[in-house]
Amino acid sequence: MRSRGSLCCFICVIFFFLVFTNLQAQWVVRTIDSGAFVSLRSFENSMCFDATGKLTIAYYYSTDGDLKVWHDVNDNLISDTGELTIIDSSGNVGSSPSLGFSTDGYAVVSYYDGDNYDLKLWYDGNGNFQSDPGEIRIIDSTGRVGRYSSLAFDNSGKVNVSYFDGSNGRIKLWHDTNGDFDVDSGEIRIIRSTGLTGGKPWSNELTFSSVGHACDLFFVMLFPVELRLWYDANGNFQADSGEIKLVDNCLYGHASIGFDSSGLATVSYFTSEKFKLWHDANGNFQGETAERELIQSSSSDGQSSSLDFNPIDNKVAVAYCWYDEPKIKFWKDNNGNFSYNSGEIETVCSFASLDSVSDVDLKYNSSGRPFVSFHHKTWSPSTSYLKIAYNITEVENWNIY
Ligand SMILES: [Ca+2]
Ligand SMILES: [Ca+2]
Ligand SMILES: [Ca+2]
Ligand SMILES: [Ca+2]
Repeated sequence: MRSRGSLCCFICVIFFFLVFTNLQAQWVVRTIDSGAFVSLRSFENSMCFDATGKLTIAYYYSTDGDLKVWHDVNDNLISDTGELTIIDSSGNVGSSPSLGFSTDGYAVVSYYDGDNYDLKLWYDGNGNFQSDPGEIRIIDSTGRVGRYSSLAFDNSGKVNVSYFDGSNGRIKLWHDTNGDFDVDSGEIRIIRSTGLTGGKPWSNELTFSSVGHACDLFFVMLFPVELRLWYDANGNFQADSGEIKLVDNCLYGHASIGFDSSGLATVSYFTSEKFKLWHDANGNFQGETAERELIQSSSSDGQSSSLDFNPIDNKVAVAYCWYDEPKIKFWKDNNGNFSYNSGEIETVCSFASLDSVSDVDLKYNSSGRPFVSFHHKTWSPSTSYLKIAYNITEVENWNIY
């Protein structure tokens, strides 16, 4: 009897521990790197999991003007000695980074060369997460090109990068047709050639639909600003007549796109009404009034957002900056209706009132745990931090880190 009582007591303790940890302090925040603050466009970052599920972040180390990579070699979600690597330090390089992994598991990063105004690419051809001779290529150097780069792999494993052409106010696409991770004649296409002017906070995100067609979400700088979507309906990697459609009018900040389990486009963005979501319910890639939902209407909610789908329950989630406090917040559409319901938004972390947060990236790992990377700037001392936050409870089982 006594041992059964002890067992019951033990089970109760475990039960209350699990309930308690589920209700309290769900997000763990860690500093990955830090350096003297340079500008608000600091520590722009792009996060991915490598082929073995290890967290990897490419980021603009603005303090020294370098492209750096953190690869969590020992998979402990802590930035350890030897895990931070400078990839490119040739002048002021590394802003607008976008990271992906090739089908053979090697890191590939597109980024901007701010001294020469070029689009560059690092392809880690020997898979050692170090920059070796011949691994860095200039992809486009025609005028001022390469800002706001976004990298994605198509169904055949070829790398694609969309980016801004500041000299001509255009969106361009590099499609690596022959798969050599270098630019060849005819591989660069113009996606949108009119109506764009530079100099404002920009947004550009490239992804592929569930049937493998390119999809690029970008701003057109008119009044009001247009959030537009190029969907390559015929799959030829060219922008043909009728393939670019309007999602909604919007304000500045980062908009983000993903596809639900039925293959329907879903976009988070910021407007004069604040944080909105578009879910393309009829699948025509055109924004319609009934498809747009206001998620939050308070203050600066949603101005810089990143969207992803939980691979376990297929529900959409958005991480975003809340500038006024400042905070990182997280909305998870728990009931799957693509609109906001009470209790669906939580605070990931909050900071001192004079600090700022920016450049949020959200990614779920394969077991349904959300990770967020972001830039945190402290006022005194004036320091930039690359940080991650991850939810220690939101998984389908109770494997607590
Ligand atoms: Ca580590
Ligand atoms: Ca290498
Ligand atoms: Ca090529
Ligand atoms: Ca096309």
